[in-house]
Amino acid sequence: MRPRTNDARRRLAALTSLLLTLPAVTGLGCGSSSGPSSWAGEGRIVYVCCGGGDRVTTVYDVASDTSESVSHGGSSVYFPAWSPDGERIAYMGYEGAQAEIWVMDADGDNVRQLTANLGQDTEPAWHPNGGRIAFASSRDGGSDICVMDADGSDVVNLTQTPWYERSPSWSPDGTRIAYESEQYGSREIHVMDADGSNQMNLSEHPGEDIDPDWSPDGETIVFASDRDGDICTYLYLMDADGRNPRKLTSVTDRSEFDPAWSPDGSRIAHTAYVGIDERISIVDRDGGNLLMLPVEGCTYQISPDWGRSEWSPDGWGRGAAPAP
Ligand SMILES: [Ca+2]
Ligand SMILES: [Ca+2]
Ligand SMILES: [Ca+2]
Repeated sequence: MRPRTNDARRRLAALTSLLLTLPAVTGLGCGSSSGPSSWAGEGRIVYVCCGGGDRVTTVYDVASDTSESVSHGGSSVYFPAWSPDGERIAYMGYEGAQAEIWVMDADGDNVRQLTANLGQDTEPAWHPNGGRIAFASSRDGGSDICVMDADGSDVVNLTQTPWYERSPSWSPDGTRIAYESEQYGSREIHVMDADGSNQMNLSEHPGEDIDPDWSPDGETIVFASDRDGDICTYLYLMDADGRNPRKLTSVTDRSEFDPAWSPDGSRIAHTAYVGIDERISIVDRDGGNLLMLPVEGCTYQISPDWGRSEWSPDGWGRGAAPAP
């Protein structure tokens, strides 16, 4: 039996949106937008491509407009996340019925299992220095935010609470973690210090606020919310202290989840529920230039994470340098 992952939740939410949309005139519900399939840009977007019953980790190089499948074997890849140096990808995969955190090289080789326990371990997020990985885990009951060394050792539960916490995202200086919490009923974007102290509710809204991602300059957090009150979920920005929440896009015919900043902070990749399936989409941080990735044979595409291009002796090809 599968855990109640964000992925499952999103697909359920998306399906609910679709069912609610069906009686509507085409184009009025969640899902009819489209856009150009290529553009100039920076870095690499890793996402899960689902097709033919398999889930395959796919890396899309933005500048060259080319994609490559990197998973070896297995059909249970969820939540891929770039290491800060772009050399590895952490992800959630199944070991029997148990969700575990795994890591592989960026080309799909050298697969290693980092967690092994009866709890569901999911949603890995690398510390900016690459030495630690935060993740959501049910190993102590419920769902908490844990951190471990990048080799799977030294696991610490930061939020051993009776309510759910999920979706960790590090601040770019590595001192804090934004995450999703159900402490106050509706889901909220919370933040805490890296040792679990000073937990604070940033979003404070009766709507469902989910999927935080911290901007590379540390000043802004993007998240998804249904606070508009219609049937769709949209992306919002807020200052890193929770002030000044504002809707990112003005599009009204799609649901948006899973935001991930580009390395230079200029754009945001996300999963968009359009038509009858999810597609990876990109939007400028001011809400402009909404685009979609090529379909690449995927029945649906989910869980984008945007990393830098490959390192060379001349330095990083595109995007910012890794955090110290
Ligand atoms: Ca586990
Ligand atoms: Ca908890
Ligand atoms: Ca809320």
